[in-house]
Amino acid sequence: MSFVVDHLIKIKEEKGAGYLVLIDPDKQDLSQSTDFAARADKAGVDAFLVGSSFMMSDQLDEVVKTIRGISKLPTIIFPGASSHISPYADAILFLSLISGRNPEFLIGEHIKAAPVIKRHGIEAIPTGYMLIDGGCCTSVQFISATMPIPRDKVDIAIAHAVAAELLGMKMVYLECGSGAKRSVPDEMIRAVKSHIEIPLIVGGGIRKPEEAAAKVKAGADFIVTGNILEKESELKLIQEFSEAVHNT
Ligand code: 1GP
Repeated sequence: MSFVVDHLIKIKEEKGAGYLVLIDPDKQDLSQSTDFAARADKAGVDAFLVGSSFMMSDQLDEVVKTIRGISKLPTIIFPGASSHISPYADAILFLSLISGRNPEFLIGEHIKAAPVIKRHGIEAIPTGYMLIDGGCCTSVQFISATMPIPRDKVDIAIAHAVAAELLGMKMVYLECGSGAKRSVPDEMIRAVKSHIEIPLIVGGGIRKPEEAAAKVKAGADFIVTGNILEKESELKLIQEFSEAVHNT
């Protein structure tokens, strides 16, 4: 069962690249999520990621249900921990933090989540999640207690991504962390992409549509933005991001 992965791959083939927006239930309440989802749907976004490092709000189910009530686009959980599961989601990124050496985030959280995911019949998308230095200590770095891959260590990034592919993962996610000062270097994206066949997601610290376009040009198959669109004043950028990702 891989409806969502197949759908994402189709988007990549048809549009050249896909644009995913992150909704963090800790930062966007239900009414903000409602407005945001409607706007994203209209702007031509390809899927919703829903997740948070903490999930203090206890609103995961409600946010997922709200999005699904508004949009037919896939709603995918982007979990920070094994408890971040919603039976209402279409899929979950089954992330293994392969850039780190913390067993909890390599396999520990997974064995806690797996029976629940299976019971609810949620599509799991095995994803090699790689933290790249974004110029500051982000929540994912702090919470996972892992060291990010240095920005200039392209060979290390390639080796990790290839290992993810050989391990049978369906996607690789190059992540600088939400709110990172700097996004994943284009050079690293280019190098990693030239060594793998599986789709490449890039996110963390992307603040401008032209920055997103440059990452697509470098080889990103999917671009994720979160923070930048949480500000009401910047929400208008969603259309520009969508066009930049799709028209590069
Ligand atoms: C974080 O890649 C996502 O996991 C999005 O990052 O919030 O910095 O856009 P931003």
